[in-house]
Amino acid sequence: MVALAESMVGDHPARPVLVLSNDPTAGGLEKAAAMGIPTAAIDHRGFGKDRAAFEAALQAELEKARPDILCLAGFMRILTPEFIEGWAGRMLNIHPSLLPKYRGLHTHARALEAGDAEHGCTVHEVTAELDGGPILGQARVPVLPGDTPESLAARVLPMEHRLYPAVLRRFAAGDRRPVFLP
Ligand code: NHR
Repeated sequence: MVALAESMVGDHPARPVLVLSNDPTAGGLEKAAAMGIPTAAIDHRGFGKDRAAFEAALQAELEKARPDILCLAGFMRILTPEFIEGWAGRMLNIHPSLLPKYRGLHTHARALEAGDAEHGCTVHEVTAELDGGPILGQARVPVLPGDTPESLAARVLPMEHRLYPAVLRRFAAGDRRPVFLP
């Protein structure tokens, strides 16, 4: 999130209008506020199993801020097709695997268990199909002998910080061709 916010300066076609979290204690909220970006938090735990009510509260914040593009970054609540429909073609996510490999959770451990020689991250359009939307960019890293899920995650993270801003810049300019790094 910070990498995206820091990238949106100068000739960048977008500016950050809201940082919205489902966790009121998320460290990113303070970081965004320090950068002068409006923030809001909707705690999903207050809504129990009622995803529609949680999403209605998210939607209310989004309608106030009127973003053109939504970027999920570490957002860990599955969104319903009804919510996604209203933002179709305008919502991105970064996922820590080389999609279509390893949709869902625990991606670094799964890449290690499979004995993969390379791993990485993918920016994709968010559709109702979990981690299944069109690929907008990918960055690869090697898997090294002795890697743990933690060491592998630490190698992928700096690539996430490079890839997501590169994809957003292109996407915000209306170009949906995928970006491949390195
Ligand atoms: N929603 C839809 N409909 N489609 C996608 O592609 C989505 C999405 C919501 C989030 C991010 C994704 C990731 O990058 C994302 C993509 C959370 C879960 C999950 O299982 C799965 C994938 C992603 C994010 N969430 C559990 C839930 O019940 C909670 C898990 C937890 O809190 O640890 O929502 O990885």
